[in-house]
Amino acid sequence: MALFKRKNKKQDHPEQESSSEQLLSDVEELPLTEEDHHSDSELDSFTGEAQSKQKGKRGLFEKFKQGLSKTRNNLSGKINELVHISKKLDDEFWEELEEILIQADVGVNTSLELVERIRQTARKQKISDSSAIMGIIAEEVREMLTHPGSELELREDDNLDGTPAVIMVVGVNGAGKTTSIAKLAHRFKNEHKRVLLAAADTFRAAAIDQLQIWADRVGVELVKHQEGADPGAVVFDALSAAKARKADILIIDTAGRLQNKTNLMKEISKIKKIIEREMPQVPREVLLVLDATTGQNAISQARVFQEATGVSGIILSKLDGTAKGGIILAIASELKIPVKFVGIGEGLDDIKAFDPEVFARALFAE
Ligand SMILES: Nc1nc2c(ncn2[C@@H]2O[C@H](COP(=O)(O)OP(=O)(O)O)[C@@H](O)[C@H]2O)c(=O)[nH]1
Ligand SMILES: [Mg+2]
Repeated sequence: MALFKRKNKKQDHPEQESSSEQLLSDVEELPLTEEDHHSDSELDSFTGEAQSKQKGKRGLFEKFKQGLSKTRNNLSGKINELVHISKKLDDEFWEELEEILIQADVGVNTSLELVERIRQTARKQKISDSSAIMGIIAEEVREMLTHPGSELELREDDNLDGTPAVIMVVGVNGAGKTTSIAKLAHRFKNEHKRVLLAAADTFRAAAIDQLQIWADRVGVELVKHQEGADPGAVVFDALSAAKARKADILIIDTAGRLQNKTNLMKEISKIKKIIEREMPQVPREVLLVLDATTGQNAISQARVFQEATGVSGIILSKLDGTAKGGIILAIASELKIPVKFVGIGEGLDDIKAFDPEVFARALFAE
């Protein structure tokens, strides 16, 4: 799936297989050619995207199903048991269902809302037998998770050219920021985008080293300073480098010290100001990484970051590591911030653009 819609940009980089250093130093020597001006539909057939869409969706489904197996076993397993025991959709059934949802971290309010929706739909469809309920649950979950604007909003204006899109990644320590950045860089690189990373988490040397290791592994360039350097200075340099090297996407890693909200706010708003000053019109995203295994705590973290920095989307990491992936429903209904990506493993391929339909089926379908 093409996440970025850009016009008049190189979409096809024959040099993409070469090393990152070579890739970036080659960039300036490559003039735009006729081939750089494909329309979207031309590109679709060019990449064979249309034909492979169906196959891609199937693969995505299997991947989600595997990544979500703990939550799936927990939720579907328990609901199946309940169906087996209850047969009828009586009050007791609805109460038990609510309990199962709450235990899977769907959150009390969201569980109540979801059960009410399922109940209404069952009534409308005149279903009284519990065995038909799984399909309704899947459908209501899909609906609850469907947010407008869950795709990345980084679209380039027609009159802009040569300005990279900027993604700032925020979240508490250990949430999975650095790993998610590596996965995103890998993903965009596979989409033939030129990616540049910035190590603006300067708090610990280890954080910079970790990002460097990932950058080398993925084959993208990293802009970094010494431990303890001003994160604003790193971002300033990274923006200049992104411009000079004509990067398509700059991804900024940030420190996640939530203990002190004022400092966090200061640091992140300073970074935002620098981006606004240096590149006033570029498409921007602030992606908040939430660790799915932290349960309801993720909701309060999101509120703090939302207030401090403004958040345009969520990356929900470590969904593979929890049986309580129901947290995604609480996030969708309580925060009104779209989940844009989910992390379902530690490997570079283990980040997926969030797809509510695939997600709901992966949790509840046979
Ligand atoms: N199982 C699993 N582990 C993850 C995922 N994302 C991150 N991690 C692990 O979480 C730990 C912390 O990640 P890191 O990126 O360093 O977090 P940061 O402090 O926010 O930068 C690492 O051990 C990662 O391998 C995921 O989607 N699934
Ligand atoms: Mg980190």
